[in-house]
Amino acid sequence: MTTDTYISIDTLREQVYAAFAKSGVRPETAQSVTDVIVAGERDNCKSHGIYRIEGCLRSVASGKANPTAVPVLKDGGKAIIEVDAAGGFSCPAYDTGRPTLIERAKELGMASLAIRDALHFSALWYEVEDLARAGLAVISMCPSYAFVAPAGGTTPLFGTNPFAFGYPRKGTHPYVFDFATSVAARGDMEMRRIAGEPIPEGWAIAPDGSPTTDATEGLAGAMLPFGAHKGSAISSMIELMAGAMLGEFMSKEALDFAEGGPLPRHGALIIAFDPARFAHSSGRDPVAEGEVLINAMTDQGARLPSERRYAARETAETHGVLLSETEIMRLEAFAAR
Ligand code: NDP
Ligand code: PYC
Repeated sequence: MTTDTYISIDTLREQVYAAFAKSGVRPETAQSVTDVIVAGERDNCKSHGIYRIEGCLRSVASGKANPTAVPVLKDGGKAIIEVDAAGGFSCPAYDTGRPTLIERAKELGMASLAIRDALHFSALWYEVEDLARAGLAVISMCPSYAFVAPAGGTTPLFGTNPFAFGYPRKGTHPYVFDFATSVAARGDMEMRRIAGEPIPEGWAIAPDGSPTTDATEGLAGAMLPFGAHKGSAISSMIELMAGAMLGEFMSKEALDFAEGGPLPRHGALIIAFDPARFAHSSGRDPVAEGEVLINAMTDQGARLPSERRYAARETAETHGVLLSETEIMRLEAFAAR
């Protein structure tokens, strides 16, 4: 029998940072990646928390991730801001572009951040929540590896392509949702396989196209888009907007390029809006109007997206993060290497 133990967020941060610092990445990269992974674990987003360390370190060790990559900001003073991640992780690229994106969205009413040539492993809520806290409405998306068949097909073409949205609120956490456009994130399927658990029906099909509840078969076959043709359409939009439009890899190209690397290399697109600038001529307060909608949702018992995550954060900030014995041993081993 294994015991679960609470460890403090600070201890978790130190161990994750040590694991990355020892891998040979720049201190700034180790910090950015640590911030994202610790936030994922703190918010009980297990598929994008410490589970991701192994794949990231493997990417560095195999040379798939450029450990010395310095993200380069390309800013012509207009609405499109670019950061070339230079084959490094997307997290430091986001940190590099963030200040300019916020400043420009407030100056022009809207601005976008195009991240180029990045290894991407993270949940998108981290960025949209951060920007919504800065007073912006935000959408964010990226392709991934081609693991998902389009609705009506059986061959992997789309990534699990996450889509996230954030909207500012006064005096409380921003309104944020963030989901894979596949029924489940790849990370959740992988965690089921590792735990020897079946996957629910409808998540994936086997290599021969038949429905499966076997995680290994589903991972080898094709994952399915959420909401049939509707999720499939959103996923195609993400391929077009954050792949084709940016001139970066779409999910099929990312998979073909990677030769089995644990993390896909591609672009990402974040578009930020200043609600005050849009609502200006109406004389209405867009954040107060947002509260009307959000309260009407909760008044009828609806649970808000991110509510579970924010509750997990509160628990973690009080008691620490609950980890299994295996997770603690793996974490200590990564930090000691
Ligand atoms: P979930 O289906 O777990 O959750 C999707 C969203 O819906 C969350 O905002 C969640 O909030 C909310 N939600 C869940 N249940 C309810 C409910 N009953 N009522 C209202 N809202 C609800 O997420 P996915 O498994 O689809 O994705 C997990 C993560 O994987 C995402 O963070 C995504 O960014 C990441 N991902 C990253 C990829 C990449 O390429 N980098 C690829 C694919 C996925 P809450 O969190 O509070 O439960
Ligand atoms: O969970 O689908 C996923 C995923 C892909 C890349 C990062 N996370």
